[in-house]
Amino acid sequence: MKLTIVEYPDKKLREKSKEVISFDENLHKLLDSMYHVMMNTNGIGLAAIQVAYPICALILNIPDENEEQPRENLLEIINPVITHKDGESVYQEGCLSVPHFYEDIKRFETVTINYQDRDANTKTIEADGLLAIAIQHEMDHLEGILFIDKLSYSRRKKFEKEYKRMQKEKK
Ligand code: Y12
Ligand code: CO
Repeated sequence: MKLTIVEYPDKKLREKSKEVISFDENLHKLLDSMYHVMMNTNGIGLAAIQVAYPICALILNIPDENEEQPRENLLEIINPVITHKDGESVYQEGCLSVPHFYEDIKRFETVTINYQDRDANTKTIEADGLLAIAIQHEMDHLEGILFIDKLSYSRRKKFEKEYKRMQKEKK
């Protein structure tokens, strides 16, 4: 399955993702292909909508203490729901759909989610640190929200100017 990453300002990224109903081979193939795209682009998180599939599925592979991302640490998160959130933390985020841009974003410090795995088993994660931040970032994608939407008015204007300039240079 050949996937390409959808980049801002593509309107596709604004679509709301739909609940996953079929936990079948198609879903498994998509998750496997998403994993390869994410690892090939040095990502730690990827939502299905970022590869043009508007379904509530995301993957995360948070680097371990040796900065490695073994496949056994991969989390496949389907139909997540936040059941608890607390505290506040600020972290410099980046997004594969908004290349070359990193910005401090305020999020909840800890979150608890209920979700399903690729075989529809129900699971819970109590997350803090980078995992909690990445979960919130990726869950925003399911709602069509990007981390740049959380910037102040002036910072967003600056971003738009810089991003447009970078896109022109790429052509
Ligand atoms: C904290 C940090 C990140 C998240 C969400 C997940 N974001 C990512 O995985 C971003 C990855 C990323 C990788 C890049 O490297 C390549 O594309 C090779 C990258 O580089 C460029 O922009 C050129 C940018 C972002 C949540 C919380
Ligand atoms: Co992102």
